[in-house]
Formats: sequence, C-alpha cells, structure tokens
Amino acid sequence: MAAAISLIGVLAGTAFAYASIQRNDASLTPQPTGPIDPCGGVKADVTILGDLAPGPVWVVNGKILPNNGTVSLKAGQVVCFGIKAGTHGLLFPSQAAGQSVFDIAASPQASKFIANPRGASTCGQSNTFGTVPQGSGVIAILRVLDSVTLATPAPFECSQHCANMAGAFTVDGLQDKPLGNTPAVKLTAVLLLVPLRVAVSAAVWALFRIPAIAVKSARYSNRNSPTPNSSLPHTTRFGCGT
Ligand SMILES: [Cu+2]
Repeated sequence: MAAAISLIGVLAGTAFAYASIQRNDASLTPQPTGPIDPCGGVKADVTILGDLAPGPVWVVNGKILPNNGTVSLKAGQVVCFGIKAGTHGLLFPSQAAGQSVFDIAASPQASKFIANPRGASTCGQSNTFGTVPQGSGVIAILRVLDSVTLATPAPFECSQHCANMAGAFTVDGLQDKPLGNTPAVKLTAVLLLVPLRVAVSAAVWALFRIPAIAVKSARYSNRNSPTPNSSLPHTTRFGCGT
C-alpha cells in the first residue's frame, strides 16, 4: 500500500512538472503571429518578398533590392513572391512583358494575374498585368521560362507602390541541373564505352592470332619427328621434320 501511494505521488509530481510558468508581464512570452516567411515552405530558387523596412522594398533572397535594381535569374528557376510586411503585388508593364520571363499560365496563382489590377490606370499605366495588392502570404510562385531571350531587362513594379518599388529581371545561363540531366553524363557514358571497344577489338584480334600460335606450336612440337605431322593442314607440313 505504501508503495502504491508513493507511486501516485510520483505521478502527481510528474504532472505538475509540465505546468506552465505564470508570468505577470505578457510581453515576456510573445507568440509568433502569422507566417514569418510565406515562401518558407516553397522550394524556390529565388525568394522575393515585399517589405516596409526601411521603406517599401523588395527583398531578394534576404537582401534589399535598391529601387530600380536588377534581379538576375536563370532559366528554369522557381521564384516565390510573397509578403514580409505591408501590402504589395507584382506588376508588369504588359502581359507580354511578364510572359517574356515567367511561365505565368503554369503558376499555381495564375488566376491572380489580371489586366490592370488596380484599374485602367494602374500605377499610371494603361496596359499593366499583375496581381492585386495583398497584405500577407504568397503573391505567386513563378517559374522562369526554359528558353528566354531578353533584348533588355524585363521591368516590374509593386502594384501598390508602383515606381517606388521597381526593378528589372535579367535571365542569363541555365539553372544548375542534377548531373543526370547534363550532357556531361552522356559524355561520360561514351567514355565508358571506349575501354569496352578496346576489349572487343583485342578479343577479335586474338581470334586471328590464337590459331597462328597453335600452328606455330605444333610445328615446333614435331621438329624432331621423322615424319611430318599429318594432322596438320597441308600448308603447315612444309618445312617440318626434315
Ligand atoms: Cu509594394
């Protein structure tokens, strides 16, 4: 009985060990609110977040993009646009401009891209294409086209902050691919065939050489015989055993 009471006491004590510590000042226990990085769960090659520090800015892979700065992309890269703080949207001067860089139609957020998202004069332009400004979350996940030819960098803006939050995309080179998809592996496969071809050539060459060796050996084995080795082909009896 004493042991049972002791066990109950231990269990009761264990339960108390998980009780929360009471704090008088609520600021000592701040809780996270909302997604800290809306692109955190997206396996994007490039993350571009709208922020408000020090003012309305794009933050590219953690670095503030100076206004009218250039974002260097590579073909095939996945780019995640999202909200870090403030209200932002992605705006291209035209649908063609946006589609010259990204495969917008294949985006999970393709339906968010509309003509003139803030009216006929969005950001003072008449032919814009992009998303309505939003206050949180992912703006869009866009994939850079595989084959991109840009005569000049493709401009973009924030549909909320317009020219105060502008930039341009350049696309050069190809996104690094796994080795299995590169021509280098094919070259390696070709190189692997070379020793095999050498081996095959040696084997074929041996087929011609071995009978000759055998015949030569037979000739020497009958060197002291009084009669030629009749089992040998006629052409090999010549000169033997005399
Ligand atoms: Cu903005």
